[in-house]
Amino acid sequence: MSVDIPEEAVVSLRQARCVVALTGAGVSAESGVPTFRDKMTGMWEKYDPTQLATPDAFRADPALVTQWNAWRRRLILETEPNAGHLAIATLSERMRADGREFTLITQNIDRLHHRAGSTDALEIHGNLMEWRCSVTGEITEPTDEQLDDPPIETEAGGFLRPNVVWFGESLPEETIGRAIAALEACDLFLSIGTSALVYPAAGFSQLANAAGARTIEINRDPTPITDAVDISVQGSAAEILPALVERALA
Ligand code: BJW
Repeated sequence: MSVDIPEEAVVSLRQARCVVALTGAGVSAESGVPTFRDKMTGMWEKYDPTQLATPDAFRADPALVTQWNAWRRRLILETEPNAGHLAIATLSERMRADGREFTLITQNIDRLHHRAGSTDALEIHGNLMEWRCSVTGEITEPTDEQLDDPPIETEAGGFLRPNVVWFGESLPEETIGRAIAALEACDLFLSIGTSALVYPAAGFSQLANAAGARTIEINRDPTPITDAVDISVQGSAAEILPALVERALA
């Protein structure tokens, strides 16, 4: 199937010396990972995911939040990276081989970028494969069996919680520092498959633009940044990214 990519986007990517790509849940949608703000299906349809991603929700009902995250973790482990994840890994590898810079910042907690080969993705919202003690912060990778019996008490008297960033929590300091340094240095910024509603990531396009970068958005639907970016490409990330990367690297 041929995908309609503006020539301006291809030329911008071909000429860029220093690219930052920010990804969100839309990049993993075609792998079968539910996005955050689309309606949930099945046994979780009566819950609003944004209401479960808070420290208050965990304090109020650690078993429910653990069960929801254990369900998502299991679902994610059954998925595979899609053509969009693979195209980003190829772009990164080829740009670096040419002596150009590429930084991947992801809000996704599913580790599909890692599995596609982008092992140095900056995971600003953490990841769901690691869990940590709510008292000591010690990180562990729990087994399916451990997660079957929530909530999971730790030896320190706390609970095991996912190593992700909930609303109102700080982002990992070193990771966000590296992300901001890359944004301030880039000459092309790509916002891919994110609703651009959650800060600080929602402000990255503006930050890159203020630093002099061109900005491109790839999304199935319009978002709050669509009118502000230089180029908006509407459609599926899993179709657009491979076509864009292939043409830019040709
Ligand atoms: C496709 C597609 C396809 C579908 N192809 N596209 C400044 C201003 C206002 C508020 C704040 C602010 N600074 C901080 C805040 C508060 C808060 C915030 O932003 N609130 C907003 C809701 C207003 N931010 C925080 O609390 C952050 N902490 C922080 O800043 O600390 C300091 C501080 C605290 C408090 C006050 C001030 C300062 C932490 C944010 C943590 C977000 N955590 C979550 C959960 C992670 C763990 C988990 O998963 O359980 O992260 S929330 C959730 O949203 C998740 C996602 O990473 C994040 C973004 O979602 P994303 O990826 O954009 O997904 P969707 O579903 O929203 O969108 C999918 C998109 O894909 C859509 O656009 C589709 O169209 C598209 N799409 N299929 C292409 N095939």
